[in-house]
Amino acid sequence: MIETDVESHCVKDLAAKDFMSGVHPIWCPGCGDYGVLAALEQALVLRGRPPHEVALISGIGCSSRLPAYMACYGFHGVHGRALPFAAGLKLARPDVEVIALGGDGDGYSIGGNHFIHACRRNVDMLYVVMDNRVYGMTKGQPSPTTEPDWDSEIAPGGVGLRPFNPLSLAISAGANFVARGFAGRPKDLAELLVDGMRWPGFAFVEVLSPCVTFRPEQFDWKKQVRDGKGGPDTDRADATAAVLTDDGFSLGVMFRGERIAEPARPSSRADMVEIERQFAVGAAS
Ligand SMILES: Cc1ncc(C[n+]2csc(CCOP(=O)(O)OP(=O)(O)O)c2C)c(N)n1
Ligand code: SF4
Repeated sequence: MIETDVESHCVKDLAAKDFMSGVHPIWCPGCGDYGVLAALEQALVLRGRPPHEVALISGIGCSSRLPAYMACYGFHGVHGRALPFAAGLKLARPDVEVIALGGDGDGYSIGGNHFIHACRRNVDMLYVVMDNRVYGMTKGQPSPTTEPDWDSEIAPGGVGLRPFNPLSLAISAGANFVARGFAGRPKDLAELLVDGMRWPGFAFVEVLSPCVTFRPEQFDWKKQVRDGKGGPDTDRADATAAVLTDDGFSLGVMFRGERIAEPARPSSRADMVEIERQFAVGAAS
């Protein structure tokens, strides 16, 4: 029997297996996304929300397959469109734990504009990007976080473009919680994820998640990552400066904001009836 703690509304005695769908992942052996899956299952155990109170929303890509592997509600949607869908769900159902996730191609290329505005809107949800600095699913095209000199068949000599920094972008656009984790440290990552879920507002966790097939050199990330210095910064300018001067391998919470999160008020049944009326096929406007 599932037992609920009345004060915290958290379910006790959940286990990682409660969040497993039983569908076997088709990721390549060694893909970093396995570590993210394990960390997310553990984070939801710590969070104490049972699977039927959690919705995982993704776009398209290897990483975006993740909702199929978990027993929560899931939406495997349209490339780059996880965030607007997730925000709409959270506004309509504030009681649900909403988690958007996907890859760097999904979130920073085609979904880049949604990313900026999700930070700005500050809807209370968690966004996890499994960043492997490449489009894995479509066989290795460079993404906005790919190093300028990464040489590949599709971009000989490298794209020669400065990668953007997702953390500084998120902090300056208004995200309320910004952190970096590593797929190869799932226990630490689980703690970052649950911290992001608990913090009010839009929480963004960038996860270094190696693509061992198209970027085998990313095996070395386990030697390059390190714990970040000290506690998180609460000043946006200082936090932005810190992440811009970092080499991208420091882990931990980089920023915590105090902005008021959306939805500022719970939506009522009457709101939902009105929305359904407006969107009914054939409804007079
Ligand atoms: C509108 C649209 N454009 C392009 C594609 C092709 N496409 C599918 S996944 C993908 C990129 C995936 O890369 P990323 O989000 O980094 O995820 P990964 O596979 O590396 O986990 C692209 C371009 C698509 N499915 N839909
Ligand atoms: S192609 Fe890369 S990102 Fe996709 S499953 Fe394989 S290792 Fe993972």
